[in-house]
Amino acid sequence: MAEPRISSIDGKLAEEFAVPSHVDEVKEKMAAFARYHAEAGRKVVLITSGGTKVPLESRTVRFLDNFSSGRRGASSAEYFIDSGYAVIFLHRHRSLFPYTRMFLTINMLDALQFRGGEDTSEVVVNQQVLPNIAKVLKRYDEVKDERLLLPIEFSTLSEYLHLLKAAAQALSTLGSKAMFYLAAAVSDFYIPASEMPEHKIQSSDGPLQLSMKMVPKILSPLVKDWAPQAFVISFKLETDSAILIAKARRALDTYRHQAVVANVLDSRRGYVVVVTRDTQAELILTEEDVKNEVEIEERIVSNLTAAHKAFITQQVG
Ligand code: 9Z3
Repeated sequence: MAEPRISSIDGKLAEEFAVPSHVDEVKEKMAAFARYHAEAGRKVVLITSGGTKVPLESRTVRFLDNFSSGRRGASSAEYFIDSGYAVIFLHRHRSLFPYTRMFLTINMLDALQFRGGEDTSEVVVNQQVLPNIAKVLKRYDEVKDERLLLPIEFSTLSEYLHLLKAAAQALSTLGSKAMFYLAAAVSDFYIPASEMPEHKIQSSDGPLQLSMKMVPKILSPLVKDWAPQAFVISFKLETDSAILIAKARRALDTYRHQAVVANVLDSRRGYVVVVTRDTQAELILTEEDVKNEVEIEERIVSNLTAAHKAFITQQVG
């Protein structure tokens, strides 16, 4: 019975979501990254981060987007690396990025000083504007030297879906040592390529009515077929806290993966619940934590890396 379901999602992906031209090249890059770190005895986490763009026209003028800044994914990437993981960072183009995320709101020209002399000139960093730059730069360089971070970009929903599938297949050789941390805010709705107008929708045609289809639930083939031995974490976002835990439990029952990180839009920086089949852990930042600039991602990553360790031990026997 499994066969038709697999081919129906694979078929849908191929037919209704434009395949990015570089998908095979990216898949090989991810597979090489996985091999390199597997040989070094390292675990690899695939983090998805940021929101997806859903085009309304094939020569796209307008698209549907969402609120996600990519902060959850970018800061988590740093904590995973600090915990000994190598990270594939599948992120929305121009969303927050590990390490540079701290400096995003700073005007680069205010952070630099020009010093001109008679026949020499140099540009130096104003450390008052960038107080942590030396520490962050040092860490970033170490991460680069050790090849611990592989950034891959997406913009549209189609790119996200195809690249996630490629990542899952590329990491399947790692078995239980691969983790999927699916923090991206992925659209539930889309317009299939076959139903999309080619040209810009004209306002002279009157008010716009859209009919969108449901995006196929990619978690299902990911867990069952593409990376069946991996440790898989999905995120559940709600605006109504009353339904949050029930929705997280329903996702676990449906997809049978390892954990759901449940959060509410407005409180997501200070409160999440990590839900597994048998447990429910509330992670909360206190006022003291906030004063000390503790980030909730540090707690999430600490919880999940411990669970992943136990999972690997259990799988190995
Ligand atoms: C999340 O719930 C993430 O925690 C946030 C992080 C997107 C809220 P930011 O990027 O925010 O730091 O600004 N991600 C998953 C959201 C989502 O779309 N989940 C789907 C759902 O809730 C399941 S895949 O149905």
